[in-house]
Amino acid sequence: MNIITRGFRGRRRDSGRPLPPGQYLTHDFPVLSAGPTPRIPLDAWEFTVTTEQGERHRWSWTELMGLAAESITTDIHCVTRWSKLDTDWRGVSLDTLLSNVATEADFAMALSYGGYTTNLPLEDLLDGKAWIAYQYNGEDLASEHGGPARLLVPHLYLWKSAKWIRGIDLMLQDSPGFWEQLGYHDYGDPWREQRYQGD
Ligand SMILES: Nc1nc2c(c(=O)[nH]1)N[C@H]1C(S)=C(S)[C@@H](COP(=O)(O)O)O[C@H]1N2
Ligand SMILES: [Mo]
Repeated sequence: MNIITRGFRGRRRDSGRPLPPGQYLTHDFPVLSAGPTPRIPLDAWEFTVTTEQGERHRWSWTELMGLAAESITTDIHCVTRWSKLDTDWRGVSLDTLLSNVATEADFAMALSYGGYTTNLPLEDLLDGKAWIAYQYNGEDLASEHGGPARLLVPHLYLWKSAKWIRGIDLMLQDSPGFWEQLGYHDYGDPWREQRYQGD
């Protein structure tokens, strides 16, 4: 039998929670962007999934807003060593967006407005592990944090959570994205401390 002892009322939920190795806790929300913040008017925004066959599935902003949304509370971990606990997001699960997409692909490339890219195994986007997030703390996602919408893949280092997401290319073969080409780890599991190639 498991006996779970809860902390006294009012205790910070994050105290004593283990962090991935080499990480420290932060309570603010640092901004890390490799370039300028792109501004995308909502009437021009679209999200496109392109299969390995070149088949395109597109959602306008209005269409995205019409899909079932989920609230997500999750810890996030940046490779520059900050972690932030219990962050609150709202967005659409990739399961929803990919449900009618026929593909044999095992890999995905997330593509951002502004040119940023990052690669992931397709399975890391499925089964409730990834979202197109458009709210943070109950408010529209700020543009410096990737608004109007960003990818959120919290079980991997945060560089995999592409800000200003504009689409996902499905690929039969893996291919490195922006940071991955510059020596960051192909997968980026914070619990295994996969920061750089070879970790
Ligand atoms: N398009 C885009 N997405 C990006 C980045 C970027 O430079 N451009 N930086 C990544 C990195 S390294 C991190 S740690 C997080 C930072 O998200 P934040 O600025 O909201 O904290 O976004 C990731 N997504
Ligand atoms: Mo990062």
